[in-house]
Amino acid sequence: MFIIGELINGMYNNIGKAIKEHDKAVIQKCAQDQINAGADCLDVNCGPASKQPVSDLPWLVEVIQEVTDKPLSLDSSKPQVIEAGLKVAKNKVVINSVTADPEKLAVLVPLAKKYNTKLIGLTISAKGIPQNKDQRLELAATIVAHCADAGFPVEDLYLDPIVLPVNVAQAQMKDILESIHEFKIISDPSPKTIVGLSNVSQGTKARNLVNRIFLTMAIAQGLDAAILDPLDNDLMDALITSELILNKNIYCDSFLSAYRKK
Ligand code: THG
Repeated sequence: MFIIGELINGMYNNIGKAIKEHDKAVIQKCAQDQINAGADCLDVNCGPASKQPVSDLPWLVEVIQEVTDKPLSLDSSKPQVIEAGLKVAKNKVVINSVTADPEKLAVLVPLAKKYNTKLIGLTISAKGIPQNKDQRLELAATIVAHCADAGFPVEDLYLDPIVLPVNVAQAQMKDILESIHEFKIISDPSPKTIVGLSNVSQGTKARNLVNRIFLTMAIAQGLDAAILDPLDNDLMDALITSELILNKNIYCDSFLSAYRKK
């Protein structure tokens, strides 16, 4: 599993404040804590309160690169913000994200090629969030076809079914989970799959439990990557154990600590 730490996001009060005050230490500690807990990559999102994301995102990228060379997931709905981040990125990059919107695909797929990045494709279009599995698959196919035509390697594309909170979209959870499996059989070579995990528990009272169970079920559908809170130890234990059950790592009595030492 490719684990992307979600905590460098201006949506969190401490990070939002650190971005505003250009407090490097808070950002760098958050980066290091997530990597020590097992993150392979760090999501970098200025959050909704940032007034100048075109300068805030590159600032975050430079500050994080002072303490790690792990890949960075540049998270913005605005292509010009992502491009500003790409210009200063020395580490590997995941572009988070493109949608099935032709205007977005036309800008972001060439950027992903030019900068040799991975690319997250959200199954959403200008018409909004899909309401069922067929709509998700249709949007996924649009994104895959565009990447293939543009010469972007489909193996570097991560399709995201868009996880919705279970308290508002309970009837969609099964379709979201099954989409993960079906995305993988759209083309050969297969695209990869990803979720933004914490969306599922927003507004619920048992957030960690809801996240943990959803992740386990998504892994059973073949999930390749997740944006999540790596500081949630029980969540990481569930992730490691799910992959053990799927025979992705070798059993030993101390499999949790053995995996963490890797
Ligand atoms: N897909 C992709 N990228 C994404 C998402 C996705 N990026 C953003 C988001 N979704 C994933 N990251 C988060 C980060 C935090 C939370 C949820 C998803 C979260 N935050 C608390 C809340 O809203 O309740 C904030 C709590 C606080 O303020 O302290 O839940 O789906 N590709």
